[in-house]
Amino acid sequence: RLQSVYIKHTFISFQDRELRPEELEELSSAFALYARKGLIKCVNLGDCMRTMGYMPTEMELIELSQQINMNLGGRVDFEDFVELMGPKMLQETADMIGVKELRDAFKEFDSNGDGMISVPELREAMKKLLGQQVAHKELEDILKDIDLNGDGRVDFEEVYSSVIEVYSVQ
Ligand SMILES: [Ca+2]
Ligand SMILES: [Ca+2]
Repeated sequence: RLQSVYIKHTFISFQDRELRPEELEELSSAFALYARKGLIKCVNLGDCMRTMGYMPTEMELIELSQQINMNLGGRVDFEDFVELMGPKMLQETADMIGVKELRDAFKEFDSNGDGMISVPELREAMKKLLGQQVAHKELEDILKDIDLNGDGRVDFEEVYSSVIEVYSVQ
C-alpha cells in the first residue's frame, strides 16, 4: 500500500512546470495594485502578498526585503516580482496536478509509447528518474495495485484513477 502511494507521488513529482498564464495574470494584477511607475516599494510588498492570499510572516518579509534591498535596489519591478512570487505559487499548487502534467509524466514511464506501462518500463523509469533500483517483486506489487482491470499492465486511465485517490486532480 505504501509503495503505491509512493509511485503515485513519483508520477506527480515529475512535473517541473512553469507558471500558467492565469497565474501570471494573477501576479500581474496584484502587482498593478501596488506598483507606481512599474515598481513596488519594498514596504508595500507584504500588503501586495496579502492581496494574493499569502500570509507572509514578519520573518519572511524581512528576508524578502533584505533580498530586495541587496539585489534589486529596494524596489521590485514585475520581473523581480515574478521571480520572488513564482516559486511560492508553484509550491502551493505542488499537490494539485493537471491532467496534462499527468499525461506527460505517463509518457516518461511508457518508453515504447504503446499506452501501457509494463514492469520493465516501470523498472527503467524508477532507475532513470529516481536513481533507484527496485526489486522485481516490489514493482509487480506496485503495478498490481494500480492495475484496476487486472490485465497485468497499467494504462493512463488506471494511473489517473489511482492518482485522484491521493491528490486533487484539476
Ligand atoms: Ca509501454
Ligand atoms: Ca490494466
